[in-house]
Amino acid sequence: MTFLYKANTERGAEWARFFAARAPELPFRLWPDVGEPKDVRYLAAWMPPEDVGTAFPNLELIFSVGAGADQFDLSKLPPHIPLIRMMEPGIAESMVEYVTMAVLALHRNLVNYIAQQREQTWHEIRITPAAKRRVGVMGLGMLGQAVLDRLTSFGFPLAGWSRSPRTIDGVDCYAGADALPDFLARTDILICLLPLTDETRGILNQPLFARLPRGASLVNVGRGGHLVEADLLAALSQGMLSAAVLDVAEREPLPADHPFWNHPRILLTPHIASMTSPAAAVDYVLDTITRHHRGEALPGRVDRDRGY
Ligand code: NDP
Ligand code: OXD
Repeated sequence: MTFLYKANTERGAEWARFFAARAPELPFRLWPDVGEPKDVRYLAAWMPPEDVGTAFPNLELIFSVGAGADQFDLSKLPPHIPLIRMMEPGIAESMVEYVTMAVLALHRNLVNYIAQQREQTWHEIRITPAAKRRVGVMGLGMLGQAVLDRLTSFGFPLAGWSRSPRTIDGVDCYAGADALPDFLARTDILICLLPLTDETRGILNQPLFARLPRGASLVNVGRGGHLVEADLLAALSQGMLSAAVLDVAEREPLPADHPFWNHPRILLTPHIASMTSPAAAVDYVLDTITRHHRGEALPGRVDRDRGY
């Protein structure tokens, strides 16, 4: 019975050390050293092997090493094997830091000040009070809720949008496609924390930007596939949007000739808003394996019908 890891090898070596200390009875292998395929019971991966459905006949659980699991083609995974996404608590903590940083940067005009510094321009922009800067979060799951919880302390009017109705203290909650226009109309800084599914692919597009107040800004920390990149460039050049903070891109790493690299109104980071911590991840997967053997419900199990 083995646990197979297929993701960042440097972090995999750390997983190996924590496995050896915390579950010495469970052999841990780093891809491509799979050993005997029939012995592989658990797989943790960022990008799963092509033939995951057939290569390991005794596979019991598949883990995504990220909080999102959209990189797995659900149609290729045997339906009886649970797919579990990563929910170690550090992911939410670092996402909260990143989004807070992005919202404050946009709120306090940092994109303008970076450009002014480059041009050696000393020019004050009047401060907009937080009470007049409306922040909206798309996706009210583990991460969207954690972000809203922290943003409360700054005094921004807060709203959130989800698929099913939610109630969150201090947050105006909107649900479903019919409520999206009203949510957008009241949002000056829009944060995308949706999972990437058939329904949400390309959702950050020209018609959506047109529903935001003119000059609104965007933070995309979901997936590159949420954003229609050409529509963002057009919206920025038309002044429909004033700035964007992007942690994810349709192609990662971003190609060398991509217009985002040097765009004066885009702040770009290389998919680092959150990083799964090996120590906490190992605790999480071992706890899930224990629950699985007890026949208990598995937190983080991806619902195959919803796609997240
Ligand atoms: P959750 O599954 O906990 O929450 C997803 C939320 O999105 C839920 O509120 C859900 O609605 C809502 N949602 C899903 N589909 C729709 C839809 N069609 N319309 C409206 N709302 C929808 O996810 P997490 O909060 O844990 O993570 C969100 C995403 O963040 C991940 O899938 C991943 O893509 C991204 N991520 C990015 C990272 C980075 O470093 N940049 C790191 C970690 C995650 P409902 O409440 O009704 O279910
Ligand atoms: C992700 C992650 O899903 O890094 O992007 O956890």
